[in-house]
Amino acid sequence: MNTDKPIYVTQPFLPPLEELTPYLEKIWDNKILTNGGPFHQQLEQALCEYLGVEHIALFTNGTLALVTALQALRITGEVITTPYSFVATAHSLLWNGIKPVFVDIDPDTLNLDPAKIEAAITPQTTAIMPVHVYGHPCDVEAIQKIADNYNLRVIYDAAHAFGVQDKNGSILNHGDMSVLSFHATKVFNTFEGGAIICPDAKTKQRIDHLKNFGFVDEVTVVAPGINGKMSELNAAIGLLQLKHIDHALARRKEIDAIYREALSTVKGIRCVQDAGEAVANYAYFPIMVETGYPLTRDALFQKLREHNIYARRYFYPLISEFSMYRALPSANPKNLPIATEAAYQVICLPIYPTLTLEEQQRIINLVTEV
Ligand code: T4K
Repeated sequence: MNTDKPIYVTQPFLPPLEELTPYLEKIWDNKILTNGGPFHQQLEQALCEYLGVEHIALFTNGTLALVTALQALRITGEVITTPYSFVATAHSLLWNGIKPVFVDIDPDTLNLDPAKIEAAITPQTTAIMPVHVYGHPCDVEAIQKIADNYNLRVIYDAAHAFGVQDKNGSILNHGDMSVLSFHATKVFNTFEGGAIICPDAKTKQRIDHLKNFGFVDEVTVVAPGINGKMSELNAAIGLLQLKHIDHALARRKEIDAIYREALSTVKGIRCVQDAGEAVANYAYFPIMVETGYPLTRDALFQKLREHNIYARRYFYPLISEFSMYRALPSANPKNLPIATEAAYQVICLPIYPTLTLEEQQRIINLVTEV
């Protein structure tokens, strides 16, 4: 039996416990636990400033934020999306009675390939839902051009893209809306949480109504809204995390650089491209196990497990392979050759701020010594 300490694909960053006490005392004092309390308001403000966005609406989790974003834009019919993501992306469409149409990905970025979008547009298409996979920016300009030509909405699943910027600033300012996840496994976490970023105050107001049962005031309900509100406890954790986020991102950057240096010369291992001119968040460290490497992807995955290293095969299986999507014509693997290949090659190696140099070396040795 291997007795090495387990290393998971990620570990949430948690500030010193005593730093949480003042926040708890405030909640206990004023007895506002949820429904848009003071910490909720403070966190919205602080995140707008930190991320460089105009309007943000906090949610209990990223999935409900995706579901609500589609509601807020009144999306119906068919939506073009990627099969290479976490299931929540496509599930948010099914929850709205929308038909997902899967389009293949770009082999370098692993994001939705804009060159393949037009062929999938039908008279029923109303929107595109791309994902900034691993926090790597989509080709937002090409996507917007298609959306403008065909009068489509764009909702970015930006669950991985906290803090990511392109040459124009926050990546979250593209499209009609962007959705973040603040789940425990994310770069910035509120235990569970999420948010919608939108461009104007009127849209934010509609989102705020939708996440609060549709209530406008005590006696007025304007829509069949959901309960998607973030609690004061989660918002307090977010405010506390924000104080440490720059340090956490800097540590991730160091770990990313060490992996790239150590693995760049390993035959058959390809590190997925780095941020280029973008400001990255180093949310994941995906490698592709290609022919030329002595082990298959699954054999390497298994070997790491035997040494108590719990890397993950994000995103295998493809969303399109799950039973509720398989029968869709666009889910046919022949329509998705790049995504299908990527799903069988990828392993995400552990990356998180408290991963030590020794632990990282253990992982690197296992990948390189074959
Ligand atoms: N869109 C995209 C593109 C997404 O990736 C996600 C979520 C969403 C939308 C939806 O957002 P949320 O509704 O979740 O806010 C995880 C997360 O549950 C999920 O949030 C995330 N994407 C997905 C990529 O990964 P699992 O099944 O891999 O999580 P789990 O529990 O196996 O955790 C992975 C590792 O993290 C564990 O081995 C140990 C560590 N861990 C995990 C938790 C929960 C901890 O150390 N502490 C923890 O509390 O799905």
